[in-house]
Amino acid sequence: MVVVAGALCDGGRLLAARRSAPAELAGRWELPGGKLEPGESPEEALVRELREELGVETETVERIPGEWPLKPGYVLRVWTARLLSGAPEPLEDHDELRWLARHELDSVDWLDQDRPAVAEAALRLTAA
Ligand code: 523
Repeated sequence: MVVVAGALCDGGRLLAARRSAPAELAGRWELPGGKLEPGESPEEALVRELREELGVETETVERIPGEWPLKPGYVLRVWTARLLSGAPEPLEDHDELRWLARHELDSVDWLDQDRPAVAEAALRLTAA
């Protein structure tokens, strides 16, 4: 099973989202996203998840190479994404959002499995 997440970049900053559930992940920060639904492409799933969770319209830009294991049977794949409209709000699954500049990326406690993709996204931030 694929879980997709978005490195949403705007104005040289990356969006970090603090999970509100489940208990073992609550309080940790992630790149927002979720599971694919049947029949969806990963890019479609990501656009849907960012709409549902944050209330924004986005488009995917490029896949960050690699995939990272989650619980057994699940892998995380990450795309960079661009904001088309709206301002992200923590509507579902998160209780706080922060736009982080490159030098601020270490200021939140990222989920371990998100860290490699966050580091890769940081390299692409100035070009965004
Ligand atoms: N991760 C994760 N990092 C990350 C995401 C978006 C998800 O490690 N950036 C993990 C957390 C969960 C699993 O992937 O173990 C599913 O993510 P979740 O709960 O955000 O997916 P949803 O929203 O599709 O899940 P349901 O509400 O259960 O459908």
